[in-house]
Amino acid sequence: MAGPELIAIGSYFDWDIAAMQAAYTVHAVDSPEALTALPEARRRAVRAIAFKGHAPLGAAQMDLLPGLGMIANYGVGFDAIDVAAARARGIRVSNTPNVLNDDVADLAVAMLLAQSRRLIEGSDWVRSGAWPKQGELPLNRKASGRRAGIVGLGRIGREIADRLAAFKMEIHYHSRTPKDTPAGWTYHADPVSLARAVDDLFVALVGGAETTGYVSREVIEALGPDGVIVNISRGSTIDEAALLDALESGAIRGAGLDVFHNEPNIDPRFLKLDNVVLQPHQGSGTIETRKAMGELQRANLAAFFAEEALVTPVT
Ligand code: 8YV
Repeated sequence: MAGPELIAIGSYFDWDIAAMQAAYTVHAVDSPEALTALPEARRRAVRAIAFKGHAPLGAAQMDLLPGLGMIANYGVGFDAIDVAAARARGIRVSNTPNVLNDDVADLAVAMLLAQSRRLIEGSDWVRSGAWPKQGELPLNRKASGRRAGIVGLGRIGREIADRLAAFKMEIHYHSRTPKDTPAGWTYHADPVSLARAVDDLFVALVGGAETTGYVSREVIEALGPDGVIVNISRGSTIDEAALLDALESGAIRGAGLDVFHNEPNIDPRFLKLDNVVLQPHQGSGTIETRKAMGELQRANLAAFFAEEALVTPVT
């Protein structure tokens, strides 16, 4: 290994580690807390972090690395990084937007279809031998042609909406300000009015303090008993206790969830529900996209070390 000192935090694929090792002297650690165990001389030599995962990376960890100038996040969401603390220390931060939009939007639609058409139960029906014994799968629900609401019409929200429009769904959305959209899409200035107007609600907000609990009990209840909630953003964006109450009581019909509070140790109440499609935070989890995310992370690192403009800067 040669080249500038880099700490790789998180669990990387071999192809990422090999590519990082080709350019840097890499020290791999599992989590931000593990930085304390590195020898002081090594900590002092480090100029950049390649960061992956969702464990908090804050001021205390940054202060362990006095030469740190850059945190390159693997992921579009950077809510685990204390960006204000980084900014205060002159540390640059980058993320990996856009390359994952298609996959995350695909999973959002897949979860709606799986929930409505009961794909998981249908598969079990075949595998368990229930089909020849019990006949047809109990009827499920139509997905096309319903009214869809997108909370957060950013890059991923827009990709979800474009897909749902092809499913003949009426598109409504809520974001801070109205966006330039195709004719016929309806803007709602608040999330409760959005939830009241639609059948299915897709949460595509950025994570972080500003959006914690944004999909509140009131929003969930406004969706009503035929409503389905799909969340591909962060568990924190939804009042999870309210969501569980609504799923248990039938205040909404169902949900498709890729993200949760306290991942991966999710609330066991979810496991008892048969109206929820549960996924292990795998929105961007294809070989193609994860390779692209690694490449973009490294392109940002290379720009930092070359003293050029970052490719996809956060700060
Ligand atoms: C994760 C994500 O980065 O991009 C994001 O914001 O949540 C994911 O793509 C991925 O799970 C690696 O931690």
